[in-house]
Amino acid sequence: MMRDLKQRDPAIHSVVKNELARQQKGLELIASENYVSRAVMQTMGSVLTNKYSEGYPGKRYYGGNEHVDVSEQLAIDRAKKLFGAEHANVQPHAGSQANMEAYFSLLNLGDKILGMDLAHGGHLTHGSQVNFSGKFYKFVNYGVDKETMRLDMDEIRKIAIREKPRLILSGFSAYPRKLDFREFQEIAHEVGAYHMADMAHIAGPCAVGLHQNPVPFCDVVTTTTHKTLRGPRGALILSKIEDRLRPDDKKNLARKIDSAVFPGMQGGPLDHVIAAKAVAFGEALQPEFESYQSQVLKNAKVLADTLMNNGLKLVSDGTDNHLMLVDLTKTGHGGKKVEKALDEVFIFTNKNMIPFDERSPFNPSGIRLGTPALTTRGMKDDEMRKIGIWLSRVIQKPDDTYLKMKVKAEVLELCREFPIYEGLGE
Ligand code: DSN
Repeated sequence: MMRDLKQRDPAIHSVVKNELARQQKGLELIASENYVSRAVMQTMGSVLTNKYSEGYPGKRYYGGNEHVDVSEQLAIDRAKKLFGAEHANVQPHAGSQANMEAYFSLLNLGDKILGMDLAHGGHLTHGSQVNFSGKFYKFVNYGVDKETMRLDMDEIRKIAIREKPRLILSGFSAYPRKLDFREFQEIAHEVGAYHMADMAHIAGPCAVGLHQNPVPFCDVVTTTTHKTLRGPRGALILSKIEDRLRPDDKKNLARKIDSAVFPGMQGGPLDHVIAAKAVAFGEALQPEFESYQSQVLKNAKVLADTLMNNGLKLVSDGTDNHLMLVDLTKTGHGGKKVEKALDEVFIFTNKNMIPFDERSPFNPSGIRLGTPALTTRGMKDDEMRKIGIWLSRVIQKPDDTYLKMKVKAEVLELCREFPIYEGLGE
């Protein structure tokens, strides 16, 4: 499959081969990563990458779009069906762009947004000062309760009434509990704000009803397509057709979203990625996707219980979704050192801030773990118990060289039992 690349560019060929080997021989516990199907990968590596198709199906600024019109329309129709949405835009290149395009459709520069604090599990695009969101808009934050480490909807309501934001944003990148989108909607309606959800992390369970679907309760919903949704790297915007707060505008909300994406923020759509999104959405509409999501959640519970039974503290003492945050405070080690020790035994994770963290983002007090990728690999409860024990040991003794050598051998053995992408590197 990689013969031409090997001849043309041995350096990049080596990178791809080495990355394939890394993915095959290690345990992927980064909560936002997954393994796409070969069908998704083949579509991304297809001739569709050669095409320019600025515009939308049936209304393009270039000729020769009769085939990519079909794939983009399929992606739109499948996305709408998957989430019961009135409108879908499948062109956003990434989650950050999707959020920017949604803000631009709903707001004026400088408008106030109420979103989740990055340090409590929000995302950079939810108002961080180093991100466009914090520079273009006035963000106010809600966070978790110090005792329960969970969102307190009464408190969020109080902040919303006090601050009168134009937009209330629900969604997270590191919060291990379920969200109640209906309650967010009620608060938004009460204070006359839009409600937008960024469901990037939980799009998979939302698609199959294992998490409340935000679409019925939001004006706009954004998501990446490559996390629990298991599609290609990219994003998607779902919305209502009508603009609830500005019904008299010349353009309705659906048209505002489409214009914000193109020509507002983006030029040529990535037709190879859009077609791969269509393939992934098609896969997500199959019954197997529901069993996959259900196992992701079950695996997360088993992993969380094993970690807690083996001496580790989790933020909010567990998980309701696909991810968990290990609170390293009592171990005396920072996230940087722990992430590195786990990398050495081929367990891939990411260091993460925990709520009320006293350390810096470069060496925070948490490690974030998630089960979407291992579940795609076919791993179930028994494997989660083994992995949980290895994780607990290395997290508590990241300097123990003998322990790390033993765990690494066991990780390699387990990965051989659950192969991925066999034959792909040839
Ligand atoms: N960077 C992603 C994550 O890891 O959660 C969010 O976009």
